[in-house]
This record gives sequence, C-alpha cells and structure tokens, in this order.
Amino acid sequence: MRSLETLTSWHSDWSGLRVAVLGMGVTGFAAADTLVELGASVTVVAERVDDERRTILGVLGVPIVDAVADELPAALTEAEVVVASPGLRPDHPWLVAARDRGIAVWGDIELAWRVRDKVAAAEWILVTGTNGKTTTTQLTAHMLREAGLRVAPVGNIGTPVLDAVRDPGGFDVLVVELSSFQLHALAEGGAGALWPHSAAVLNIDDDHLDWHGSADAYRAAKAKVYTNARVAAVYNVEDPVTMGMVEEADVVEGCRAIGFSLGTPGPSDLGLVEDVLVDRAFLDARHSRALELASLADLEPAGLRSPHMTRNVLAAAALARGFGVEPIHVRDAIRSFRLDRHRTELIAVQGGVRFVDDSKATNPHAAEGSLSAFDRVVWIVGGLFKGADVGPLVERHARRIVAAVAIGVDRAPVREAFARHAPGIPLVEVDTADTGAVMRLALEAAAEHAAPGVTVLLAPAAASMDQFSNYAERGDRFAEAVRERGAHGDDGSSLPRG
Ligand code: UMA
Repeated sequence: MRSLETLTSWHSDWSGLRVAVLGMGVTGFAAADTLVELGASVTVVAERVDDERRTILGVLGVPIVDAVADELPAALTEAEVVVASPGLRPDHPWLVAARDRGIAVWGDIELAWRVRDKVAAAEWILVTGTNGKTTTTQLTAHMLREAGLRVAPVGNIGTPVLDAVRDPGGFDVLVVELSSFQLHALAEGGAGALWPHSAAVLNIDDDHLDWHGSADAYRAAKAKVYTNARVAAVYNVEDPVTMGMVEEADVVEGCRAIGFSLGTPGPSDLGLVEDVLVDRAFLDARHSRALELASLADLEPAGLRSPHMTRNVLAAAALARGFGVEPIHVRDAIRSFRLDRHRTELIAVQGGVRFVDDSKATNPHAAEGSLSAFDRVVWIVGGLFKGADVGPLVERHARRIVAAVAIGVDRAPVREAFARHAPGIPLVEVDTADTGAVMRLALEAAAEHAAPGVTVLLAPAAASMDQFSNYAERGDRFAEAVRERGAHGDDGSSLPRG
C-alpha cells in the first residue's frame, strides 16, 4: 500500500487509490469528481443523493452505496482514505468505524490542499469565527481583487475549494472561509497539514455545540485555523478568546499577531481613530504613525457602518494589508462593496415601522449584532438553537425589546428565556404546523406592538431547518409577508428593499 504522505501534489500517483466519499452534498460531489479526475478508485457512500448528482456520478462511473448510518459498507471498511462531508458529526458510525480501523479520514479542505498545484498553487488566506465569516471572506477577496490579484472566495461560503483548485484560469490567492466542522477535520501535522499565508478568527461564541459536544471542543476546532500561518495571525482585540488562540498557536517563525478593534489601535493593530479606519501594523513607522485606510462614511453606502460590520471590515483590511494591498485599494473596495441578502437587510418601511431581515443570524451571537443596531425592536426569534442558550441575549437587550414573537417548532427555549430575564415583555408564540403561514402570523402578532420608530426585526438567533429549507428561504418568506402587508394597505409608504 502506498504511503499517504506521498500524496502531496495533483501530480502524485493517485491511481487506483481506494477512496470512500461519505455524503453527497456540495462537498461530497466536488471530492468525488476531483478524485475521479485524479484516477483514484472512488465509491460514494451516502444516506441521500439527489437525482442530478446520481446521474452525473453514473456518467463518471462512480458507484454509489446508499446506506443508513449504522450500516458499514465494504467500500468504507476497505478504503485507504475516507473523505467525509463536513456535516457528518465526529460520532457518526461511519467515522467511528473508519477511525477504529486506522483508515485516514480527510475533509475536502485537506484534499484540496494536497492537490492545490494543479494549475498554479495559489496562496491561501483562512477566515473563521462564529459570525461574520462570509462577509469578511467576501470583503477580503474584494480588496485583493481591487489590487489586481486573481482571487476566489471559497469554502464554507458555498464554492468548494476543490472547484477553485481545478479552475483552469488559476488564482493568485484563495480566501477560504472555514467552518468549525471543516477545521475539526484538518490534519495538524504531516503531509496534509495546511500552511496558509495568513488566518483570522473574527470572534468566538457558543455555536454548533450539539455537533462538537462542548464549547471547548468547538473552540479547539476554531483555534486550528492559525496552525502554520506564515505571515499574519489576525485576531479580535475585543475578544480575548481569539487573542488566546493566537498566543497558543503553532505558527511559523516570523508570523505576526495582528489585532483589530473599534478602539485606538496599538502598534501591530488596525482600529479606529475618531471616524477613520487606520492601520498601525503594516508600515515601518508604526510606533509613531498610522496609515489612513477609509472613513466611517465610506462604510455607510455598503451597509457596513454597524459595529460588527466595521469589525469585519477591519479584519478584512488586516488580511489584505498583510498580503500587500495598498490603502487606496482597501478604501476603493470598501466603497464598491455590497452585502449579501438576509444580513440586516431593510425590506420596507411601512407607517414609520422598519422591517429588517437578518435571517442570517442563525445563533445568539449573530443576533446580538443586529439587536444592538436598533433602539426599539419587535423581535422575531426562534428555530433550532443547536444547544445554544438564548437567555443572556434576552437579558442584555431587554430594554430595547418592545415585544417578541417566537417562531420555531420548539419554542420552549424562548419562552423560558423571557420568563426568566424579561417577564414584563409581551411574548407571542406562533403555533402552526403550516410552515407557509409562519411569517404571516408572525407579522400579524408583531403589528400589535409596532408603532412608528419601531423596527420589526427577524433575527432568529437560531437555525431555520425545523420550518424552512435554509436561512435564505426563511428571510424570503419574511420579505414576502412584509410586502403582502404593504400591498394590502397600511399607509402605502413601503419602500423597495434597501
Ligand atoms: N450527510 C449524511 N448524514 C449526515 C450529514 C450529511 O448522510 O449526518 C450527507 C448527505 O448525503 C447530505 C450531505 O452529506 O446530502 C450533505 O453534506 P453536508 O451537510 O456536509 O453539506 P454540504 O452540502 O457538503 O455543504 C457543506 C457545508 N455544509 C455544512 O457544513 C453543514 C456548506 O456550508 C458549505 O457551503 C459547503 O460544504 C461547501 O464548502 C453551509 C453551512 O450551513 C452554508 N455551514 C455551517 C455554518 O456555516 O454554520 C457549518
């Protein structure tokens, strides 16, 4: 049997390598397709495979084993390598079985790293954190692109790294958003370990505790992002957990710790001086001077002015400056950036009431950002809490919550949080089995408490999958219901989304 240590290039000998690809979502498909191209002997093992992927795999000649979790197909037990989808929990019977047998378990990120030289080996910049990953990844990529670099934002953002690695045009740099699941799977040493140009952890709060088993395990996974960073390890000065991660990290000698914060930056940090974003890290005279990057007014048009978005901009700027992007390109990128939908998106103003879609707030920490941005809120909250506690959020923001509307199949966590921390605030529960009606009913309940100057905020602090396909559908349903209400009267002052 060949040593897996030799498989460090697209041009290594992958022929006939027995690989089981576990799971057939976005990741599994990219992995199977890549491995076929490499000449490996691939079998897909999955609980669900959609028709389109089944057809393409058939054309590629890849056998599919449809199996449930407690079956152990021979393709798995006889594999030399298993490539696992990130959604598979570490205690999934397939992964337990593979580990027990000493079979190497890789994620798609490790596979992509090993074969990154297919066209030209791009540099990798890694971005993780509990919230703001996608926006920061996009911002960083936008800044690098503004500087004329060929760049792709990839990873958990939705485009597998393997797709970028196989792009015939090639890239100078990949900005890779990594989830805690993908980080958990990363090798910490040996031929499969990543050696990124730089890496950032934006913030840490409890999330995905059900998947990781504990807050410590979640944090340990996130901390792996800094391993072997060569140029910059970017952390959040206002989040001591991220600073601790940098201090503990096993980085390459000479790699610099770069902080970002909304305060006045120290040498080696990026931050704010009055209303100017400044860099005191990437200039020779950093002990006495700072470079101006942009003003807070530059952040306004792109909707980046709120505190949590400003932090994302500073983190992206730190990564871009670390890569040599000039301040002028950082500023121009900020000015031309546009946020994705469902991130504190203004849907309409009706009768002086603002309707804001922050469906992307899939955990309490994310909801914290949008709740902080408004003074008087009717808060639509609830869904799958994934083991996180919504209580502290209710406690911290009780004074700005005019009323709350609980959605989701299990509303007990919201009910208990309000009973405990804000018993005086009206809480209405939307109790319906008709998921198509959830948002209409939620808005009806919200309307009882919304007056001019109030913001009706969808910031569920929870995942959506109990009632919707994903956060985007949840947000779309909210926007539809808002527009329906606007079309049926109110005062006709509804605006198109901002
Ligand atoms: N599967 C099982 N059993 C399981 C879990 C998965 O059989 O218990 C199989 C099924 O065949 C299923 C497939 O795996 O169809 C789905 O795989 P997956 O859930 O690992 O997801 P992918 O489609 O491969 O998408 C993943 C990321 N999803 C997750 O990590 C859950 C996507 O992030 C990412 O965009 C994509 O890879 C490309 O890298 C989404 C996400 O929700 C946006 N991420 C979480 C987050 O951001 O909080 C981590």
